[in-house]
Amino acid sequence: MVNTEPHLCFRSFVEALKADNDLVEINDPVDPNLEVGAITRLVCETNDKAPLFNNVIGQQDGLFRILGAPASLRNSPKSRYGRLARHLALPPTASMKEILDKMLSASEMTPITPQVLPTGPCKENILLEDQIDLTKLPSPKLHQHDGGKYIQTYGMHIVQSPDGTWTNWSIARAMVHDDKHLTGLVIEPQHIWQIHQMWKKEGKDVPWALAFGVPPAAIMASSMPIPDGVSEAEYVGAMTGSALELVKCDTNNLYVPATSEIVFEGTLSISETGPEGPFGEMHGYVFPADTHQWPLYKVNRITYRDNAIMPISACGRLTDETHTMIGALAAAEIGKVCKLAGLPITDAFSPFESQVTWVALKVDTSRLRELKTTSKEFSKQVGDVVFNHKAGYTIHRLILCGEDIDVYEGKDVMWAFSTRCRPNMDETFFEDVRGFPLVPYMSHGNGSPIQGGKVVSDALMPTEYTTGRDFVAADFKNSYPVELQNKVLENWTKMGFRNVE
Ligand code: 4VP
Repeated sequence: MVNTEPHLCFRSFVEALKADNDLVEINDPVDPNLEVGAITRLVCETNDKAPLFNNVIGQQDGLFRILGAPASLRNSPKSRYGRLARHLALPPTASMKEILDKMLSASEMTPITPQVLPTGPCKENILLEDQIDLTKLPSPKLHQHDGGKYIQTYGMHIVQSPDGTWTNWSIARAMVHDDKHLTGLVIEPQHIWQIHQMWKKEGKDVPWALAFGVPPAAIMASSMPIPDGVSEAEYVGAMTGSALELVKCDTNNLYVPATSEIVFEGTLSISETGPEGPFGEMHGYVFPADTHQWPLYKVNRITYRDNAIMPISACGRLTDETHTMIGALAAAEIGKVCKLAGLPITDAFSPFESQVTWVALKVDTSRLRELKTTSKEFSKQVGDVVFNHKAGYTIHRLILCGEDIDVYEGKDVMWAFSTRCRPNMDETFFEDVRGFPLVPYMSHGNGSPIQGGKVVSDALMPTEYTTGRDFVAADFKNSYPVELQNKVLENWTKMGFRNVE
């Protein structure tokens, strides 16, 4: 008997969304060529319910239905992060802080080794090598300028270091190359790149599996830049308090979650490449001429559940999984790295309004004052820590904020940045650090696509370094006595105003 709690079993997760009234089941035929993408994209841009495409044109022998927007936002402010919360067995009203604290909790726990089962639902159906034709699957073309059918946007790559001590689970995009191959980004400094390098040194292709529709808690960890050498399976075990249930691949010695919807088994080549891209990406752009060579993945076997569901992310402009997961989880890890370096940082979040290129850091200014430091010195120290760490790879601006700023609220961060950080004087630039080439101003702007272009913007006021805050916000919460605020709130709807959510 496998564990079927929603955070540990994708099929139950879909049922949980349905029970939450957060699912639209579409039973009419929908074309994987752009139509699935168009519907999912509009869902993301309007925070609508997750679409479950039960009747994908071209589906055959149970391959496959599609779930879009698996970790995008809900419309109601109270349960905005409900879909993410359901990935982690948290109540749907969980705050972003609660979600990120849950994701970080495992970093201080003893890892829990997965449990190997003899078999599981992912083995219900099988395609042998000569039965596999990836070009015949109803893989979605997600944006009209994409260079291929991006079958892999929300699946979990599984690779292991040659010595077997580190099994890495991660998400990295991949498209169909031909009947037996995918091609996709294997980009420095990501862990899949690091392990690819290790196998290259050995002169052997990388044994590989790609599992789609994995336990939601596992896909969250796969999106988080946890430390080098830490196996996500054990991290997720610790986080959820239970050993993850895995089954062995048929054709190699890797293990996949027993309840996975679909599993590809094969190898990641150390020598063969194929043209990959362009792809409508997380920053909200596609550059139609952007095709590059990336390694080929060879698929030797496919196993899958009955009536399998393929999850997809139709990423682009706000708000989708590349923001709620890549941005938010990098911020959480950056916050942890700052704390471990002894910096007085209490919270970290990547404002969606920055298209997740910024991270706002909340500074404990009492501790800051004890340090008797200066803006320049502190900014340099924070930038050195974050921008020289893998967790800071995707982030190009850090904004230092005081305690009055809720870093999980983009509006607050924008207010602090716009009014407290004087351009140039309060900014410290970093050119000698790794840059994130996916940001349009990096790969398609001026300067090196892979180095520099980073800044610490200090939105702390000078008094926050010395005597403490000498200003008060001119807003409802801070400009009126509490008794008056309560009186106004009590009479609010009676006076004829709308409910304040
Ligand atoms: C977090 C890195 C990252 C790399 C490639 C990509 O397509 C999205 C994110």
